[in-house]
Amino acid sequence: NDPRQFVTGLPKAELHLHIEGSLEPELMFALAERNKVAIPFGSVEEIRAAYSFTRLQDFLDIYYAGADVLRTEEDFRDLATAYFDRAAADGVRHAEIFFDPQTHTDRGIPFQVVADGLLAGMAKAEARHGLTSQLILCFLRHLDEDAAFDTLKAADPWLDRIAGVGLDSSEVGHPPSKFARIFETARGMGLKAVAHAGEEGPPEYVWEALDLLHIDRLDHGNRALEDDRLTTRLVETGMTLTVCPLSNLKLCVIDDIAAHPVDRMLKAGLQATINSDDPAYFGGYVVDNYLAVAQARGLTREDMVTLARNSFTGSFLSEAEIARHL
Ligand code: ES4
Ligand code: ZN
Repeated sequence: NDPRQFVTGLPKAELHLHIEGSLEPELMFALAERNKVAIPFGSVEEIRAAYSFTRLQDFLDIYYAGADVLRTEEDFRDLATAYFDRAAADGVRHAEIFFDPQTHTDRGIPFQVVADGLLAGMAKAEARHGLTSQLILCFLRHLDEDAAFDTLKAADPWLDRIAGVGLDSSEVGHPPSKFARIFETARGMGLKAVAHAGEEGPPEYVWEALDLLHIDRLDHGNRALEDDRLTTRLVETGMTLTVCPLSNLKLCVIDDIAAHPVDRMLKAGLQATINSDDPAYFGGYVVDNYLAVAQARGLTREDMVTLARNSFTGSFLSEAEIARHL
């Protein structure tokens, strides 16, 4: 009758996870030493103490700085392996993970190093845990569309191993409309499309993600609830929302976990899922995220079963693969 045991035992997919955001302070410290990279922290404790944010940009500044310790294929493989081992222990059976190639290519790390390292970690997770995974290439929205096109070009040899494209980083001031052409190109190549929208940005950005980017899945989407017509559109189209409760709390998207809207989303008929976003920075993996909202919002076991089921129905797995998990 232990809630943690119950949630852990539910087969789950994780659909909103930035692999660079799974870099735990211990591994950051170890990679800094291994690669002789100077970091502005003297200890693991000092790193953790720096993780106090009042908005998305505070976090992003420290997240991009932390990623500087990632240099070699082995680093990316070790990063992915650490995440998958932890996710498997949480009962995650499938993960569709984001990576931010521009964060690395802009530092002179070749796309090949990033992609092959992550793919090696993914293969290892499937062999070790039976945990399957897919890659979603995210464009950094604070950079321009030309840079996104350069990234898609660099990814060309790997596109058979990339499920889709996403849009992340600083939301306000960088609306989805800025990326309409790159998303059209990517979708034309057979890639799925997702985008962060309505995390800090207004409902208008969610409309743009739907109407201009033609997304298959909405990342966050919290602020869609401010617009009834938009909520109806999301319900009627069966759009999956990848919701991240501890992220919302740490980035002050909500003032208190008790104010989290996940149960209102379910009651409205939205296909909400629970995810960890950047677990090394936000204080918990996927089970911690389920438990935080379950306790704060009084979710029933039926609600938790629904959330876990939504994670498979909202995934990019085939109907047959989804059926195998349910
Ligand atoms: C992110 Cl929480 C969040 N929002 C936007 N972009 C991101 N990149 C990594 N985590
Ligand atoms: Zn995110």
